[in-house]
Amino acid sequence: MSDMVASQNIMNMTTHSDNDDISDIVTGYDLKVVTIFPTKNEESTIENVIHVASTSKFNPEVIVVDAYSSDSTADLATKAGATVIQQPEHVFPGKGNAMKAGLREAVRNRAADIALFLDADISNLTSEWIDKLVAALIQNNCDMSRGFYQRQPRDAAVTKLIARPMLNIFFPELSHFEQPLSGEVCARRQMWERLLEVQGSPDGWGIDIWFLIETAMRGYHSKEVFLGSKNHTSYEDYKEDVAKLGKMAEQVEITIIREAIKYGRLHLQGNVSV
Ligand SMILES: Nc1nc2c(ncn2[C@@H]2O[C@H](COP(=O)(O)OP(=O)(O)OP(=O)(O)O)[C@@H](O)[C@H]2O)c(=O)[nH]1
Ligand SMILES: [Mg+2]
Repeated sequence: MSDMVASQNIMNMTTHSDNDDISDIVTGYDLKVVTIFPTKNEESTIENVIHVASTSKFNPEVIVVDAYSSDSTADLATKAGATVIQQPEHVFPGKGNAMKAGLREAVRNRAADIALFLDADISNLTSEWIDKLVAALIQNNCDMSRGFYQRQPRDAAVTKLIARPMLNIFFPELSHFEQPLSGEVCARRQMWERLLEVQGSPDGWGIDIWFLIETAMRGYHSKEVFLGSKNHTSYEDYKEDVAKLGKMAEQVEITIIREAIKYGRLHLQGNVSV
C-alpha cells in the first residue's frame, strides 16, 4: 500500500475525532493532561509550541525536558509558562533520557492521567494535535495514540530506510505503522508506568521505536492518528546532508536488533530474499 493510500485509510478511520466529539470528551471527563517537550537548542520554536499546546481543549500542563541547551530555550520556555527540568544524565543524544525524566515528572510528581510528547521543533503545530491524540486514546479505547503525518519526500530518512524496513523483517505485525519513530505519542499514566518499569530502555534516539515495540509485545494496542503535514526545523539541518542522521540511524537500528533478540525474532531474517 502506498503511503498516501494508507494515510487516506487511516484518515477515514479517524474522521470521527472532530471538534464536537472532542468537546463532548472534554466535558465528560475530568482528566489531568500533561504535554512534554524534549528540547535541545530549540529557541526559534519553543515559545510558539508552548503557547499552542496551552490552548488545547484539554488545558494541559506543559513540561520541557531540556538537554542543557546552549541557547535560550530554557529561559524562553520558563517565560512562556512551562515547567522546565534538565534531563538527568549528560548523555547526547539523550532524547530517551529526557523522555523518561519527563514521564517521571508528569505521572509520578504531577499525577497526570494522560501524558503526551510533542517535538519542540515543529513550526506548524496546532492545538488540534493534542486534542486529536488525547481524544483518540479515549474514543478508541487504545493504549497508545501516535501521530502520523504527510512528510516531505526527503524528510524522515531514518523512518523510511531503517525503521520501517527493519520492522518489516523482525516485527512484521508492526509494519503497518506509518511513523514508527513519531515523536507525538500519548498514553495514560498506567501505560507509561509499565514502560518505565521495563529495564534496558534506550537513553538516545532508540526510545521511540522501543516504546512502540515494547507496547505491542506486552499486548497493548497502539493506534495512529493523522495530524496533517509536519514542518519541523530539524529537517532543515539534514536535508542537504543526510549523513547527519547517522547516529540516529545507528541507535534505531541497534534498538530494533536488541528487541529482536529479546523477543526471539532473529530467525525471521532467514525469510528475507537478498
Ligand atoms: N532533552 C533532549 N531533547 C532532545 C535531544 N535531541 C533532540 N531532542 C529534542 O527531541 C525532539 C526531536 O528531535 P529532532 O532533532 O527534531 O528529531 P526528529 O524530528 O525526531 O527526527 P528527524 O525526523 O529525523 O528530524 C526535538 O524537540 C529536539 O529538540 C536530546 O539529546 N535531549
Ligand atoms: Mg524534528
